[in-house]
Amino acid sequence: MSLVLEPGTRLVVATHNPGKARELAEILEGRFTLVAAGELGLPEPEETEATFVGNAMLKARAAADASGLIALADDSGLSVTALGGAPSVYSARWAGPGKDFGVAMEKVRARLEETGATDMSAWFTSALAVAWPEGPAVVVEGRVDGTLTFPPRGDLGFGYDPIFIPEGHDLTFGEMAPRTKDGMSHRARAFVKLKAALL
Ligand code: ITT
Repeated sequence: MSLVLEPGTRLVVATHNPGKARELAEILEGRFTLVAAGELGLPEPEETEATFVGNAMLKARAAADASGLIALADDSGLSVTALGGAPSVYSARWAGPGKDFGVAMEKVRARLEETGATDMSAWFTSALAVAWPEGPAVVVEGRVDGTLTFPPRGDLGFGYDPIFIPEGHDLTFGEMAPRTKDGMSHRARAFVKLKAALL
């Protein structure tokens, strides 16, 4: 089997996060026919791995084997230098069961205050995995560095976007037009690598 993604291939996008699904669709720019995991009623697997790469593989594998379609999954998160890289793979869990990222961003701010940190540097990571049903899989990782700012600014993105200013810019990801974020995001950078590997 050759690991090539032909244009127009039906791909199940193995995410239940609408912000992510929208960005992946923008980044893929109509190259594939996308099917949402939710549309197929696929369950949300438990993310038991300790790395972005491990969890992306786990999600892509579960969706591919359950649907019989090639699956694309993203596992991503924010890492804060002064917090030893947290929340990392726990980024979604910091928002609690209500998935409230106001709560998660406040938790980051409070933890930084507790540690008395002055270093506000942070980065986002995205691992993108593609898995063939009962077959092989490929995974890549992209990263964008930046600085945290409080209080949160902008409502254009999702998750931690309102507190993250990418390096070399003044606006937070929450204030940027989606296309601008897509030009530099961790997810877009991972996709450049995926293209090199599979397209
Ligand atoms: P799926 O597993 O169904 O894809 P999820 O939200 O649980 O959805 P993750 O486990 O990968 O996804 O959690 C990553 C969290 O990190 C996500 O919920 C966001 O809050 C945050 N995150 C990831 N990428 C982000 C981005 O581009 N901007 C802001 N926050 C982001």
